[in-house]
Amino acid sequence: MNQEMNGVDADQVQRVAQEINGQEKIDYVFKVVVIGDSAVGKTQILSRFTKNEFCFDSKSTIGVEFQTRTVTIKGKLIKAQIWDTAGQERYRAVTSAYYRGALGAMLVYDITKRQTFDHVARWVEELRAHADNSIVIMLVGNKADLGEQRDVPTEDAVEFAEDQGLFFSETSAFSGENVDTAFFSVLEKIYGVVSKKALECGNGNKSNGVALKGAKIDVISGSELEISEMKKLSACSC
Ligand SMILES: Nc1nc2c(ncn2[C@@H]2O[C@H](COP(=O)(O)OP(=O)(O)OP(=O)(O)O)[C@@H](O)[C@H]2O)c(=O)[nH]1
Ligand SMILES: [Mg+2]
Repeated sequence: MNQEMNGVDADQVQRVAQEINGQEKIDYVFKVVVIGDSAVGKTQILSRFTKNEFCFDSKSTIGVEFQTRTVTIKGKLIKAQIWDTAGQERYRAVTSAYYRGALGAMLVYDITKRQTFDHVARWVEELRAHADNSIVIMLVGNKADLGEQRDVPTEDAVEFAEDQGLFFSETSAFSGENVDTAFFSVLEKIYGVVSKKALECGNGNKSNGVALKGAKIDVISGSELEISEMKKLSACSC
């Protein structure tokens, strides 16, 4: 059959058929970690992005867990595999092990708690020590809906982000403000990095932990096995 069928690309037809059969033809899997102090809203930001849900009574995360959302970026089907880590100090050694292979990081602080912003530099150091140096980092000031209790001026965060070469966004997991935009922005930037690496490699194999097009996408099942031993769900009682 011709490559073109009534103006429709054969690849597109195959993708539609796979979608009808409930199979997604994923082009890339991008691992993103969400880090930052306890209670800044990491779990709720993730929950807003992957399920459009928010819970006021969210329990502190124990260990690490992940959720996924599949999105289309520049015509590519991308599965974002987003790892939610525990912010509590006692889990630090466990969570930093999960930075490996991460292409992006959302570094979250609470705009109403100065201390959580003061700790951001430490989190950046941790990332630089444990993650790939091409990792895309987005500094996220969460709880923007609580503007009247603001303890971190936006300018302070912008200055820090510029200084450290980070992207920056203020979000509210509660209202949903900017949550999608922040994640999409990170995923688009990762796509830029991955496309560049793919061009440099000149083929579709895995390189430096980056899941390039054509690479076997076994990240999800492998990680699920691994995480099932580790994860204790921070169940929401809503
Ligand atoms: N008003 C408001 N509250 C929020 C927002 N995001 C999270 N919260 C609340 O902040 C508290 C902590 O949220 P979590 O998402 O559990 O915090 P976390 O960063 O995952 O904390 P750890 O799992 O301990 O690291 C919960 O009571 C949430 O309902 C937000 O955008 N606005
Ligand atoms: Mg949490």
